[in-house]
Amino acid sequence: MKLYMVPLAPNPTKVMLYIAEREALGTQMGIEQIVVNTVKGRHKQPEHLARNPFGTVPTLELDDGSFIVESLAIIEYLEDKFPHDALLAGTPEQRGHARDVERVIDLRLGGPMGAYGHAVNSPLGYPKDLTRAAQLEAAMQTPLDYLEKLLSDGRPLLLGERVSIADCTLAASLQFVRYVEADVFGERPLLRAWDARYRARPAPASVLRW
Ligand SMILES: N[C@@H](CCC(=O)N[C@@H](CS)C(=O)NCC(=O)O)C(=O)O
Repeated sequence: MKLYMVPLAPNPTKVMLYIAEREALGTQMGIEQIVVNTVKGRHKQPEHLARNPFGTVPTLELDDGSFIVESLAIIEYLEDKFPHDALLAGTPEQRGHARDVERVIDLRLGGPMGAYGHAVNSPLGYPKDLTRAAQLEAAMQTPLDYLEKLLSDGRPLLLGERVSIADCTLAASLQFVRYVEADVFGERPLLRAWDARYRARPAPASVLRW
């Protein structure tokens, strides 16, 4: 299999973190990671559009030559393909909560965090837009409070002792925020501590560059 990706971008990073976590647990997936240089616009060129008509990364090429183009679908495929030590484990309730937290992070924080990064200090050179940044910051308060509350029972990771896809999704977006030298935590010490704790683990440390 081949994963077309680019470091720093949140959606590929989420999958890269997931693969690193699974490999740290002992599953060798044998996935070759191939950079598609989005800064040079390679993701919109025919070679990549033939893999993924939406011109996005990540894209997973399966061994049968077909492609999966959505980050969460890639992760779910790998969970099915390599079920031993899958991250989504436990009772239906535990799995339901793990899925729920991951979706909240991706849908309520992922987009705003990316847009916020571009509004305050875009690595692609977009003009600064502090009005938009303030709107995005306001939109992030409830989901950030939700995560802070989740951590208030002393759990080390977002779903407890064991790493989850939610940890991967949140860490991927936060890397981008850190890269643009922004800080979205505010007065949320538990979330800030989770961030430091998660990144200190060997698997994320091998993926996260910023
Ligand atoms: N829903 C898709 C979103 C993929 C996506 O938008 N990836 C970004 C990088 S984080 C990208 O390729 N952006 C380039 C573009 O949309 O032109 C997923 O979860 O994989």
